[in-house]
Parts: sequence; structure tokens; C-alpha cells
Amino acid sequence: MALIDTTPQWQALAAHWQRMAQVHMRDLFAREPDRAKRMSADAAGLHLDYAKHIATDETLKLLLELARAAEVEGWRERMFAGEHINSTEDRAVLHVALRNRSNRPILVDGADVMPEVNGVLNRMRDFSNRVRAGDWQGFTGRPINDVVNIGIGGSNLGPKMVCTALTPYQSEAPRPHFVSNVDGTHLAETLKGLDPSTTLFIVASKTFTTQETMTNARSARQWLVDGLGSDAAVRNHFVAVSTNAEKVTEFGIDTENMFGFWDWVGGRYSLWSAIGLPIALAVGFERFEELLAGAHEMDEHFRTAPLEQNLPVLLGMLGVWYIDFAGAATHAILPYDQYLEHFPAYFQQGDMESNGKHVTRDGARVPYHTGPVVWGQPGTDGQHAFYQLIHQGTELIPSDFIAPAKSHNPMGDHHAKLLANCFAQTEALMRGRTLEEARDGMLAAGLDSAEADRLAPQRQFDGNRPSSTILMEQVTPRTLGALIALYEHKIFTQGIVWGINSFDQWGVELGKQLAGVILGEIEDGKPGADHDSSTAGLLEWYLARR
Ligand code: G6Q
Repeated sequence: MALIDTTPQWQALAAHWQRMAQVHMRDLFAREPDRAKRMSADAAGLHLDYAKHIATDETLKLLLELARAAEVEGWRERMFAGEHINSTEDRAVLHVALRNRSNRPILVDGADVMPEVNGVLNRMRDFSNRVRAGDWQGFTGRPINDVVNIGIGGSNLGPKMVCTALTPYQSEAPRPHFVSNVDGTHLAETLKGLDPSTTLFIVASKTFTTQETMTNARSARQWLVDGLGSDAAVRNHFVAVSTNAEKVTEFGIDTENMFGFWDWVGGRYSLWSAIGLPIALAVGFERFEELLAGAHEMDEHFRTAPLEQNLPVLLGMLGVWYIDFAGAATHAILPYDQYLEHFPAYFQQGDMESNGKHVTRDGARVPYHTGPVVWGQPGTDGQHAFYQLIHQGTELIPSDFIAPAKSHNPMGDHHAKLLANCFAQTEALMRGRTLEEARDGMLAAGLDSAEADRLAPQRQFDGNRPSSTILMEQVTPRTLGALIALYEHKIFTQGIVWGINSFDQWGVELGKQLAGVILGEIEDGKPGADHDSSTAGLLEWYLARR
């Protein structure tokens, strides 16, 4: 496979950037009255405005030529067709099958996976209905009031983010809680105030071997058994979500209380599978199905829309533009909706674990940049914190602004103010403030001209800072599903262009191995001989004081 940066399409973009680096978006807007109209698109209930980018029609044309040169369309088909595109693990990548509401057969190694997918969904429906109706009872015959999901990474961040995002749809019970960190504080603080007789634990782990999760699960089990005075209580209070039936049984959970999924579901793409059980329990199965339906609508858009109107492709390629040609190293996700507070952290994992790779699928080291550092926080908090650097720092930080037209909590003019801030930020980032504007403003405010001259450089903003704005009518299960799928396919598009495997995570596996070695040494009370002096010193310091 030729490296993408050796293609004429890449080189054309490199040359194009040399010209575009001299262009200011302000001038593009002045020249093109219909710019916003041309550079916006709708799909699956989402409205994307991508006019505030350092990009012309020519830029987009070149970017899409690059996408075609990388065979984004062909790889997209391979993914939907169940080919083993996760080549290092020899697996298909089929989170799209989990939300395939059309039920179109999707084949993995010749067999249609849809009957199994629907089978697990039916079990999730039955189970969540029973728990929500109070028909599933705890050991002492009481209904379940609290659900504690024990999982980490992909087995935690998705359901946690969605449960928070869909808080307005939650019933009074059961309330969802999430424990992920192996730090005992996380479990201890979560269990404070919970009653074992009305608490259900979901042990969520694809492998059922993850140290943090199994440690938390064992301690939770102890808490339950101590609280209810019988090992037999586990049956009413523990269910598992996993692909590993053997380990689930070994832990003491009957496979009757296990919800399965498949190796073709990556952890960070798994909230659509039984890993989404806390979501179904919190908001009801119908709402969970609406989430799937929203994602499916975006899948269909991604699968069928021409690249020119394809939202995930446009976002993905604009990302490539800044990362590989304009020198951007990070990307901010800025939701203007409090319920989306975990959305940036969710896609920090989604993006960085998928595209934080330095070799191609063939093992060649890439000479260009791949996934950016992804970060963010809900507006308007960020405005009073880190936006300063986005406006006036020396880094170029493309940002996504995400906002709903309607709040779930209409309250005076709060929402109007929230959205006014959102739009004003994107405008200011794009337009900036010239030296003259800064100076004139100060003169108008009564400063003398020497003082205005002195302060003008501080109060001048270059502008030309790119952003996309994604709007939806309201954050609903459906629009949220579409929004998540939008980002998933954006990440896919970029991974294909960079020629990397977005679906493995050897860096995560490394962490899992390293901690195991050191834990053994801590248990033995002395550092092993193979450590560097810093690691050995840290271990000794800790061992002397624990
Ligand atoms: C996600 C990663 C990783 C994984 C966790 C938990 O894509 O693989 O975040 O989800 O390490 O793994 P288990 O579900 O196997 O416990």
C-alpha cells in the first residue's frame, strides 16, 4: 500500500495550503454571500454548518479527491459488508449491525448476524421491562432502585455519557451509577447511600478479565453478600455483559443472567450492544431503540450519500486538512448543552484510541500526523477557562460547537443566552478583531490615543480560527444516536485516509500487562530487577510507606 502522502492528491493539498495559509475567512465570507448556504448540510436530524473553515470550494474538492484516492467509499462498503477490516485482530467491525433497524442481512463469515443481534435486543427488552416494572426482584423481594454498572473504558464511557445525556428521559427508578476506576474510592463513594436489597450490579466487560472491573466486581459482590447475608443473593443482584461465558460462570454469575455480544463489536463502539443495558434500564427500552434508530439513520446517510454531502466525510476530511496540512495537533469538542457533559470525554476515547496510531495497516511507520488530541467541556464554562488560548494562543485548534435549539429545562432566557454565547464564539473565532478595530473601540470608550496604541496589540485577535457547528432541535435519544454515529464515521473516514487500523488498541493492552507485573512485585514487597531507577525508586518509596 502506497503511503497516502505520496499521492498526487496529497501533494495537491500541500500546495493548496501554501495558498490558503494567506487567506482569511473574513474575506471568504465577504466574497461569497451564499457561503453558509453552500457550506451547510442536514442529515438524520442534525444541521451541520461548516462555513467557518479555512476552505474554499477548491479545498473541499481536493479533500474529497484525497478521500477517494484513499478509497473511503470502498472501505466503507467493506465495513458494512462484514469484512475483517480490523486486520490486526482479524475481526469484522460491525457496530452498524447492532443498530441495523432495517434488518437487512449483514454477513460475517457467511452467516447473517441479525438474528443474534435481535435475540440479544429482545432479552434486553424483557429484562429492562421487568426491572423497571418492579417484576425483577432483589433477594428480599424488593424492586430494584439503583443500577451500578461496573466496567471501564468502552464498557463504561458510552453508557455513562448516554445516560447523562438522556437524564430528562430517566424514570425515578432505577437510577444509573457508574463505577470504573480501580481506586476503591470510586466504588466506596458510589455505594454510600445505596441499599443492597434494592441494588442491581451490571458487570460489563467484553473480556471479563480486565483488572479494574474484576476487582470492583469482587468488592461489590462482597458488599452485597455482607449486606444481605447470603451468597445466594448474587443471583438476584448481579448480571453480566460479556463475550466470555466461561469467565462469567467462573465469577459466579449464571449465564442465564448474562447478555452477550460479539468480537466484531469494539469496546469503544459497544454502547449499541448489551453494553447499553444501563441505558435501557434508565430510560426504557423504547428510548434505547430510538437511540439505535437515530444512529441507523446516520449510518444510512454515511453509507449512501455522495461524499460532497456526506456529513461524517466532510468533518473527517476537514480534520485531515488541519492536522496534516495546517499543523493542528488538537481538536476541541464544545457542547452547549449540560446534558452532553460527558460527550467530549466519550469521543476523546473514541477518537484517540481509534486513530492514535503510528503505523499503517501494513506496519509501515507513517510520516504524517494521525489522530489529534481530543478534548473539551460544555460551554459556557470553557469560555471562562481555556477559550482564551483558542482565541489568542499560538495553537490552531479546530473546534466543534454542538447545540440544541430547545432546552429540556426552559427557564427564563437561559437558553437564549446559552445559544447567543455559542454563536458569538464561533463568529469571534472566525472574524477576530483587527488592530484598528481594537484601537477604535478603545478611543470610543474614552482612552487616550497613546494608551489605545499601547493596548491595541493585546486586544487584537487574528481570527481565522476554524469551527464547525452542529445543531439539532433537541437532545433526544434519536438525535443523540445520530450525533454519536456522525463522530464514529468521521473517525472511520480519517483512519482510512491515514491508512491505519482504527479498530485495535495495543496501547490499552500494554497498560493491562504492565500493571500486572508491578502488582506482583508490590505483593512480594520488593521491586523486580528489571526496572529503571526511577520506577524502582517510586516502588521503594511506596513500599516503605504503605
Ligand atoms: C475500547 C478498549 C477499552 C476497553 C476496556 C475494557 O475500545 O478496548 O477501552 O473497552 O479496556 O475492556 P473490557 O470490556 O474487556 O473489560
